[in-house]
Amino acid sequence: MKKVITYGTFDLLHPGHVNLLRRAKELGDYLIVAVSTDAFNKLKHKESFLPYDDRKMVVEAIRYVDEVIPEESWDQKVIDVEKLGVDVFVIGDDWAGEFDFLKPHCEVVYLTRTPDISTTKIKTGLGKGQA
Ligand code: C2G
Repeated sequence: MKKVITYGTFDLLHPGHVNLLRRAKELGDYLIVAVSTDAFNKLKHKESFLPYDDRKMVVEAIRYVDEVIPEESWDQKVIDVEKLGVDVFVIGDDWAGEFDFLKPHCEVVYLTRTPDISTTKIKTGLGKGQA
């Protein structure tokens, strides 16, 4: 069984997230998603609208996702890959190169980001009363 892992906040789930998760699953048979905890979001200088438990529940409901674990630190990726027997690490290419240190442990794939959609854009649009 080919195991794939990806990491992210996944706040206010949108097509960019789903496109990433669909393509991640296409790279293997089992997809693990490490969802950033609220505490880790602070380390990423990110404030999510939804708390971790809600973001976890939403990601778990996606047909492409087989398992959700918490992302609590920048240092857990190598441990996760080894402990969980992961074959492929995948993430959007806004992170291109950032996780090449994982290459001795697993395949590293950067997928193109979906253009013109982001949680920030959604929040801003809602703020302006856009539909
Ligand atoms: N994404 C995408 N297209 C978008 C928006 C997001 O492909 N329009 C991808 C990102 O590249 C990432 C995933 O969806 O692979 C989750 O995005 P975020 O929730 O913004 O995650 P991020 O804050 O980038 O966290 O340790 C890694 C970090 O936790 C990644």
